[in-house]
Amino acid sequence: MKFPVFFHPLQKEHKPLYEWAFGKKLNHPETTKRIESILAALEASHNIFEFIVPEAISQELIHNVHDEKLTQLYLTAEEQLAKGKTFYPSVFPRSLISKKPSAKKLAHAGGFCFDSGTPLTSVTKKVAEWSVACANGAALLIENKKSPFAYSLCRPPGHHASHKSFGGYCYYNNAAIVASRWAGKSKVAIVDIDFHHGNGTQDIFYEDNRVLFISVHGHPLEFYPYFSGYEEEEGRGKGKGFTINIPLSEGIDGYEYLKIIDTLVIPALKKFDPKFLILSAGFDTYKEDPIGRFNLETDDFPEVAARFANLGLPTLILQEGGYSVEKLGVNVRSFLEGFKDNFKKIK
Ligand code: OKP
Ligand code: ZN
Repeated sequence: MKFPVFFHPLQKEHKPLYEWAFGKKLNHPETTKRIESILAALEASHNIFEFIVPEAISQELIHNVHDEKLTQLYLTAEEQLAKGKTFYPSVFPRSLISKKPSAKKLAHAGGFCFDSGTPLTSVTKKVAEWSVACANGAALLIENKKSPFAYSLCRPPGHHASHKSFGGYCYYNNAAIVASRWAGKSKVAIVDIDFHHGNGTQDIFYEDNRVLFISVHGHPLEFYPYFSGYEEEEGRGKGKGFTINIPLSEGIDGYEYLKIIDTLVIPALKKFDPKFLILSAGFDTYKEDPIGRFNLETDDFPEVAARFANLGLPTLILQEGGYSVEKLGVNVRSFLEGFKDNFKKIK
């Protein structure tokens, strides 16, 4: 059986041009070159990978997780922004007595957003929906037992998007939308191995004991998203103990990283004993990544993947970050091949 890969060509229409960071206008790292790199690497191994175009999803699926106002705002952007025009929110309300933002006013977008790197355009709604559709298509294949695992080439990524806010290049939380549906029936674990803490996913399941969320990331004292991902965040109410944050200092290499996976992540997963596994797979942990600051090499990715494959769980692998456009495709392919080679059967 080939490795199913979900991708929709309309995801290529998403073209954030720049981001504002530290008072500077920077070229946006989340470019279409990223998917081109991944597609080229996987297409070169078309004997191993099978490409599948997902079907459209319902709005209802999104609104299991996200506030309808978020969708309404994306619709406002679709209706009000000329083709190619971007809107960057620049006022972010903090006061508890502030007026509720209107999802019909672009100038209010800051009320639904937490950073200045995530523009709205006339295609935001459409591309974010196709990204969710990829995740959902892959999830359906897995739950219908057509394949024990699948990879979804999600773009835009999702793990920073929360119930009613977007940011961190993310608009809808692809992982959370699948997890929330699966959690209705079975226990689900999400492991976030992107360099950045998955604050959106954490928020969404913070009080939920049906979804275990584990994130391994660059320490938020130093790295985006700065305001979450600390070790003491461990869930609330009945969700207490079902969020695990493992912040790491910069520069760690594959050997140290794998030790963390082996001694902390895998034992926690085994203890929780989920029926489904979702990997929020970012590749900005790579040593040459322009944003991430870990030191993983290409050969480390199949090793990381093997640890998860050995669990023998139905597994959905979702693309999150990874910005070394030169090596991103090869790193993704190495990870997926490592996963496939080590997956025996569902336990
Ligand atoms: C998205 B994902 C760096 C500014 C940081 C935000 C980073 C979002 C990462 N020049 N901008 O988790 O890969
Ligand atoms: Zn990242």
